[in-house]
Amino acid sequence: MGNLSAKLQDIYDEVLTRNPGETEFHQAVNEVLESLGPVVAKHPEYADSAVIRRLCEPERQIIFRVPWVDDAGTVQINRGFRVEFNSALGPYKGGLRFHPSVYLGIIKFLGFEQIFKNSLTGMPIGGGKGGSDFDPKGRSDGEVMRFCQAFMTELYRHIGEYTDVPAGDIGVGGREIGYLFGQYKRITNRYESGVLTGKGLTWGGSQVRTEATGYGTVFFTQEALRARDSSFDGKRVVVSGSGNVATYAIEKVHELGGTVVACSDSSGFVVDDKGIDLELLKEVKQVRRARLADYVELRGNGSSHAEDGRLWEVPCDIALPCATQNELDEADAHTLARNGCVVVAEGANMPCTPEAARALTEAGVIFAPGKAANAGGVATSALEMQQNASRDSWTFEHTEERLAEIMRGIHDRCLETAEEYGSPGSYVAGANIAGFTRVADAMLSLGVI
Ligand code: NDP
Ligand code: 2IT
Repeated sequence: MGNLSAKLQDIYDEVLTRNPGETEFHQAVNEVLESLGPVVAKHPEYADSAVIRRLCEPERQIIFRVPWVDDAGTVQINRGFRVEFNSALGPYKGGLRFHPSVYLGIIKFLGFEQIFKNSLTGMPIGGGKGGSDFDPKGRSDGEVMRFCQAFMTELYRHIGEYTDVPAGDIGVGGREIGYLFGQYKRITNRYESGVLTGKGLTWGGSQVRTEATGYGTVFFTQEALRARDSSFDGKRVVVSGSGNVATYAIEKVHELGGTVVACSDSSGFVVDDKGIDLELLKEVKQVRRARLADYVELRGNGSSHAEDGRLWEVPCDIALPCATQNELDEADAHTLARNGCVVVAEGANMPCTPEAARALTEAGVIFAPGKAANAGGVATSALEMQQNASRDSWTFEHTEERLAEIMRGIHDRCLETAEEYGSPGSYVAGANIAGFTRVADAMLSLGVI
């Protein structure tokens, strides 16, 4: 971990002591604190009212039992979480993750990141995150439905359009949001559209929300390239993952003239020099819910699948990690730089280790952190809330233009803030500081609560 001033080091030490074993949460806090030195030097009022220490302590943490019955009639027990981290700017907002690796430390890292990301969008949303250690892999549709119903049977009492508004994340997409919304509606007897985002288009969802995170990451990258008189045209791109974020990142890269030559899932990666066939990828991953290896079998054009080895060794101009945390390490960063990669933009949350982020920056690779580059998903969720509140629904074109405008705004705010605080060109400093100051100023206004 990098150097912190004495004051910030004390705060970090307190976080370590109060949250033992939560390594991803420690990492996320450290990454923000590393940027705040110049901010506390310029604004003693933040230290005086303990804004940073308050930010590191969630407002509320809910942990609950989720009992459900599988297809064989066996009772299964999972653990559910919702961490309501900060509501200074609006209702808690952030996704739900269903993955066997989920524990409190993962949900807290994601909730903490979400505070600054949401603040950076400029929209009225606080930060929160939730999920479960439930593993949807290999589960039938009926099992997923019963799990979602059991999960919402506890969660419903904690959420609401003015309180806390969950959405999707890893393992939670349109199908799961449907089952969750159905159970919320049944229990409360209210058609409260604004309680969840990522809904289907016929029952309160927004155009572009499905595509928004991947599209937004590519829009952000396009701005970074444009600022350097470059574009996606003719570029080789590697995208990790093949889920929601990865799929629509690939779609937008292709629309902008780049070629995505590789993508991955948790059991390996595919290299396809002619460009990933997106319709086939959607058929394999979204329709069949199958493994990526099937893509190669069905494609039959000389593409290949590897179970071992590193995706980041596939030479590229642009890398978009869109799978999960800490999936790109220092050695990968050196490989990318050596192979001539010019931009790494995080579609996932915290996919680059701190050592990787540092190595990329030192090698002169443009590095866009997730808080900025993947904020298009939650920003479009806020647009969904806006449409629900006004009982309106916008066209695809209008919503996509709003998303593009929001991503341009985030990009420019990062650069202006980085310049103002003495780190010109650093998207990391810009995103952390701009995200922090907006939420910190709101907290000062609201008093010690
Ligand atoms: P999905 O569940 O749709 O897809 C996740 C993809 O990543 C899958 O291809 C999955 O492989 C792979 N993956 C997940 N966990 C691991 C792991 N431990 N090791 C290797 N591969 C893994 O999730 P999303 O696309 O929604 O989310 C991807 C990332 O983007 C996450 O970091 C999420 O927090 C972040 N994000 C998501 C947003 C959204 O709107 N959905 C918004 C902003 C950020 P497999 O298919 O084998 O499981
Ligand atoms: O990490 C994220 O920003 C998300 N999973 C989306 C959150 C949301 O509320 O849309």
